[in-house]
Amino acid sequence: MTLFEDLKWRGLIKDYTSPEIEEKLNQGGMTFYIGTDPTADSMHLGHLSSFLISKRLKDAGHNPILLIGGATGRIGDPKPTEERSMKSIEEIEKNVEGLTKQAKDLFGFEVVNNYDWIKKLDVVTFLRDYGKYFNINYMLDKDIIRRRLDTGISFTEFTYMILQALDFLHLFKTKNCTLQVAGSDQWGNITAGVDLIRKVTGEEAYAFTMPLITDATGKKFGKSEGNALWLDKKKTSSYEIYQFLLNTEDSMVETYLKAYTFLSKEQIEDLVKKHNVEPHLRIGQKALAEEIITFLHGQEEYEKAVKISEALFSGNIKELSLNELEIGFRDVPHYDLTEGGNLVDILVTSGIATSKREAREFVGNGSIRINGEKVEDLNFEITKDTAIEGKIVVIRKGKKSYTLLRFL
Ligand code: 629
Repeated sequence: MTLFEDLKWRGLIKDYTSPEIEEKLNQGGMTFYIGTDPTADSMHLGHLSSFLISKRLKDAGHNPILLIGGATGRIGDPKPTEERSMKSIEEIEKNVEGLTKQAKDLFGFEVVNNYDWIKKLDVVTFLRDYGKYFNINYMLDKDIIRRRLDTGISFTEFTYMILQALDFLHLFKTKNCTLQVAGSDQWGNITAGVDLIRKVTGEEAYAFTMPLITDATGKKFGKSEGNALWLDKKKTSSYEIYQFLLNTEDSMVETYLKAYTFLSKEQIEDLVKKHNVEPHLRIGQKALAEEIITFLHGQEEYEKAVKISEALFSGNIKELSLNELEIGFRDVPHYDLTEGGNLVDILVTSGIATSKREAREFVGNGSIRINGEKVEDLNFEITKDTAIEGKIVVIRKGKKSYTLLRFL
């Protein structure tokens, strides 16, 4: 398969600016860029499918540039719904720093910041050298702008596309960058750049967009209960990503294997076939999790995520280290202890039982496990010796209700 055929097969091409793009992509040797604004100090799973394209194109002989929008982040890319709230310069610069480091760590490609060239522009130059090329009707005709006319859009957000177009022209002139790629929401911004380049230089630049990857319900992929799954493992652990991906709908497994992994067509087709024979084994989900987590954080982190997941599933939590326990139990209720005490009392003070009677009932009917082992002794004392590495006691009530006791 040619690169273009592979991208089509993976469902990674939605729109493109001209039919010549197929041959140009297959020939290799194009300098291209993809950008992200510093709306946070880390990218999330929703960015990943788009940014992985940079490695796909690099592997096919093209030359990647990753752009962090230090300037455009100060302006705010208009959303179809409402005006963005302005972020402080300090927050933007912190996010630029975080994203720049992350982009370099994950991809190792050249990273540029559009504030480096846009900060040099005075307003008169901006209006004369760039604004002049933008007819208001042309700008109003952009889908996202049109949708904002009713609710209102500031002049600031209205001019955003001129900045992104200016970027493409700048990279075209200074780096011979002839291609921009992005998710489908960026079509208006990137075609503004292609048009500006043609008007200013008379030359042709290219762009293509990728479809927005959604989950089975049509919602943007990459959020768990509304929370972004960050690519920074200090913000979202590999274990959380593993759990999220393990819960991928069977109907979405093939789509995500194509968009989020570098497995070959043969490997994916084989995985999907095996998965469909016994979906309950989650062969597809596990392969997806392994590919994404090892790409993001390495094999060791993947194995750690699996170990935590299996220990929590089986209840054999004694196999986990303190760090693994804290990762695995990050979202369960925690209760800090300054000293030990009788199990029944602690069940009440930690909120696991609502009364001593109920606490005695839980212990008596065997629904309390301490660090994975059933305890039915009403006189059981919880001490630092009970705690794993003297720090943590995991209490499980019934099948799934966990509480983490921490000795301060
Ligand atoms: C200046 C800014 C440029 C080129 C791009 C940009 C950022 C662009 C944008 N992108 C989204 C973002 O920053 O807002 N205006 O979150 C996001 N992008 C990745 C994909 C996207 C897009 O980072 O393109 O479609 C999400 O997958 O929404 O010169």
